[in-house]
Formats: sequence, C-alpha cells, structure tokens
Amino acid sequence: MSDGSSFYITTPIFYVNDVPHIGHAYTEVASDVLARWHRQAGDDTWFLTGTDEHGQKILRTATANGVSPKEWADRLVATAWQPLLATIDISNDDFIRTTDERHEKNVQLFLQRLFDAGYIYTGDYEGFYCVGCEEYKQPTDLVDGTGQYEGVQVCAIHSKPVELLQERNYFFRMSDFTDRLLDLYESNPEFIQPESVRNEIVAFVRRGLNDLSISRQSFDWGIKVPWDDTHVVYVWFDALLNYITAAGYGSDDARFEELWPATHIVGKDIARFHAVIWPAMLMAAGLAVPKQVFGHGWLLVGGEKMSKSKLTGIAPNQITDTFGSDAFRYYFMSAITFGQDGSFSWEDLSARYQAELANGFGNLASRVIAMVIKYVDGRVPDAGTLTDAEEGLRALERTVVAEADAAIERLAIQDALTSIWQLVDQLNGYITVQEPWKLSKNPEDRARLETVLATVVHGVGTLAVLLSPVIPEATTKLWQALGGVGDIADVPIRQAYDWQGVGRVEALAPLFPRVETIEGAA
Ligand code: ME8
Repeated sequence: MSDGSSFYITTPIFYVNDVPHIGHAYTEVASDVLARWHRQAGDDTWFLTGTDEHGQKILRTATANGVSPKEWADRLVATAWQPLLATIDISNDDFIRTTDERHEKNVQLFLQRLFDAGYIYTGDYEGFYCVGCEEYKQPTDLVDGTGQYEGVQVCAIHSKPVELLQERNYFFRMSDFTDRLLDLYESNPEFIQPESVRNEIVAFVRRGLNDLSISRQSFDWGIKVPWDDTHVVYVWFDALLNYITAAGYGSDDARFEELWPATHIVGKDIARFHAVIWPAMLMAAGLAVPKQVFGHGWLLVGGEKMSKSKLTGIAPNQITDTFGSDAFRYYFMSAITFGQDGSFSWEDLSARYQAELANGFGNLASRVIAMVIKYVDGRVPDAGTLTDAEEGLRALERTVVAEADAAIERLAIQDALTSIWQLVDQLNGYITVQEPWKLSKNPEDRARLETVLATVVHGVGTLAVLLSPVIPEATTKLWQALGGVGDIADVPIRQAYDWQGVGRVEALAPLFPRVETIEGAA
C-alpha cells in the first residue's frame, strides 16, 4: 500500500565519448535497486538516467573519428548506452540526452533567469583546464607527469597534461553562496552522504568558493548562451540542469513541482559538482536544493580505479554473458559496501555466484518446489500446529522485511541484502533439521510434513518478493513457479510476508545454473 511518498532518483548522465564499463553499470544498478524497491513499496517513484553529450571531450572524439559530434552521440547512445540498460535490466522511467530540445531550451531559460537576476557577469578567465574532467583546475589539483609527460604538470585524475585557457567568459557568482551552502550542510547532515564525502566537501567550501566560469568561446559544440550566441554554456552547467529539465522545469511546472527535489546517486569523483555547484545554481534560481547527494566509491581492478583511459575497463556484458544480469546486480550490491571502494575480481564473482546464488538461494528455491511436487503433488498444504521453529521463521520474515526497508531508506543496499540473507540461511537450516524427506516416508507424519512444506513455501515466497528489486529475472521465474498472484513487482514489499499464492507450484529450472567457464577470467 502506498504511503504516498514521492521518490525521484537519478544517476549521473554519462559522457558519450566512449562505451560504458562496469563502473557506469554499477551506478545504474544501485540506483535501479533503490528505484525498484520504492516502486514496489508503492511510493510515487521516478527514475532518470541519460547521457551528457556536449563539451570538448565529445567534440574531440567525434572529430578524431571523422563525424560530427551529434552523429557520434547518436551512434554511441543507440549502440552502447541504451543497450546497457537492457544488459543489466534497468527500469528507468526516462532517458534524457543533453541534445534533447526539452533540455537545450530550458537550460537557456534557466540561464536567462540567472542573468536577469544579476548572478552572471563577464570576466577574463586564465587558468588550467582538463578536458578529461571537463573542469578548471587549481595548481593544487596538478601533479608531476611521468613517462611521455615527464617534466610537465598533469591532471591528477587523468594523468594527462592540462591546457592553459585564456578566455573572456561569463561567470556565475558562486562565491555569494558559500555561507548558504555551509548552512545547508550543517542544518541537513544527510544532504551529502556518506560521511567521508561530506567531510571533504565541507572542508572544501570552508576554504571559500570562487565564482565559476560558465561559458566557452573557443568552440561551439554546446548550448548557446541565450543573450550572446558567440558563447556556449560550460558543459557541467548544462549537464547538471538535466535533473530539472527532464522533470518538467520550464515545460511542465505542475509535474516539476510534484517530482522535484531528487536523490542524486553519483560517483565520489563528481560529488563536489552535485553538492556545491548544483545547489548554488538552484539557490540562485530560487529553487529547492536536491534531497540528497550520495557519492559512492570506486570499483577497483588490480587495486586501481577501473577506467577506460587506463585500459582496466571491463564491459558489463563480459560478465552478464556468462553469469546473467541478476548475478551482475547481486554481486555488486552484496560484495561492496555502498559508499566505499570495492575490488572487482573474477574469482570473487565466481565464488559468490556459486556459494550465495547457486547453492544458497537458488538451491533453496529448487528444493522447496521439488519437495512440494514430489511429496504433496504440487499442492501447497496448509500449516497445522506450529512449533517454535515455525513461529521463529514467521517472526524472522517480519524482522527481515523491516530491517531491509530501513537499510534501503539509508541507502545501505548491502545491509539490506545481509538482512535478507538471514532468511535464506535460516530456511536452509530449517530444512536440514526437519528432514521433510524422512517425514514423507511415514503416513503418521503427514500433518507435520505439511506444516514444514507450508512454512518453507511461505519463506521462499517472502524472499522472492524481497529480492525482486535486486534479482528481478530469477524472482519472476520463482514467483511463477510458486503460484504467486499477479506480477511480483506489484507485490507490496513492505508487507512481503503477506504475499498471496494460488496454492499450487510448478516445476522450476535451476535459477543459477552451474557456470563452467569464466570468460575474461585471468
Ligand atoms: O562525470 N567505479 O560522466 P562520466 C565506480 N558526464 N563508478 C564509476 C567508475 C568506477 N571505477 N568509473 C565511472 C561524468 N564510474 C559527467 C556527469 S552528471 C550531471 C554529469 C561512474 O561518463 C560513477 O558514477 O565520466 C561516476 O561518477 C560516473 O561513472 C562518471 O561518468
């Protein structure tokens, strides 16, 4: 049943200079799990993702490939970024591209409003710019280059030289918002999460903010500044606005009122843009700041942040082709604490797949269905007299539902899975102790057998409902096999223990079959 809450969640919009890797997919899956959970809880949920298509980085890649930037973006969106969503089973409600008319038009509207309100002025910019980051750099952001860049200063993130910019640009009076931002962080400690990201950003803003250069004149792949078409809007200023242009800002005010503000899920690399520049822009426009900015950690491969430019990139389908999309989703949500860095390895993925999904959950589901078919002809029996063991499992179902929901509320996806897994383990333990295969041999034990089977069917159904946001494909199959009523995604997750079935089960093929070869494994 809906409690009427609205939940608007976003991923970053990704650069289309290259194809997605598992880092991008990680952000998508985490946001998708949160969106699916809230949707299934009956909350008024909207999940937005999309692509960031302007700026020098895209322009240079397109030029190097001999096509226009728009052609390049169209190609990458159609062949890589939209297909990614199907590969990992993302349930987004909208997909925004910064080249959409709904976006471009309303970025101009927003900028014009800031200009009219006196927040924009003309100034001269001189400093360093990293095209990889699409960001102006301070000298303290640079490090000594190595190898082919020995002797020059390079961007600490991309390990590539920065470019000296000298341009006449438009500036946003961001420095005016230093105190208001600090007040926001203090009065709403949840605004930036996790704590480590929050501390870093608060310390950064305490040092004082500079005004922000928000236009570029030396190239034209961008949205034109409305009062001066010799300038295009700085790509980050343009990109951040996607969260409101997609929600109806400037085009459907009633809808915008309903949806905004959003929870932004981003990597910690870009948390500062979202928790400093973005709320300052919104404050200047007289709009509400985001509900929350959560900066998750890095996926590390071989101890380093995985990235295409450092050739450690792994494509999501390298994993899903072998293990399936559910395993991809489960693995990254359970193996890594959301908010901390986590190492990816094929060995770890493979071991967890086998132990947790195949042997733990998958085997439990198969055994339960198979026993109901074998011992009671597929008809789910009614429970008779309950002993402490059954009462304990029923109570655990309720505890786990409450714990998991509370964990999702604080975006602790891993904790939610840890709670849910108590039920997997307890059900497996219960079957071992009750030995239904022995009960089935003795007609006098029939009532007890029925109670045991009713209890495990109930527990497995509750698990299916609770795990549906994380492993939607497997739980849909299990739900059908259990004779669950309706679409599993519509079963109220906060009352998962109250699920309804038609009273018959059907055969179920293994949910997580044995994986013999591990493609891409070292
Ligand atoms: O920054 N581990 O886009 P982007 C975890 N267009 N997550 C990773 C990752 C890794 N190793 N590598 C990338 C941009 N990510 C801008 C955003 S939003 C208004 C504009 C994920 O294509 C993570 O979410 O460089 C990170 O923040 C994002 O990809 C960067 O994507």
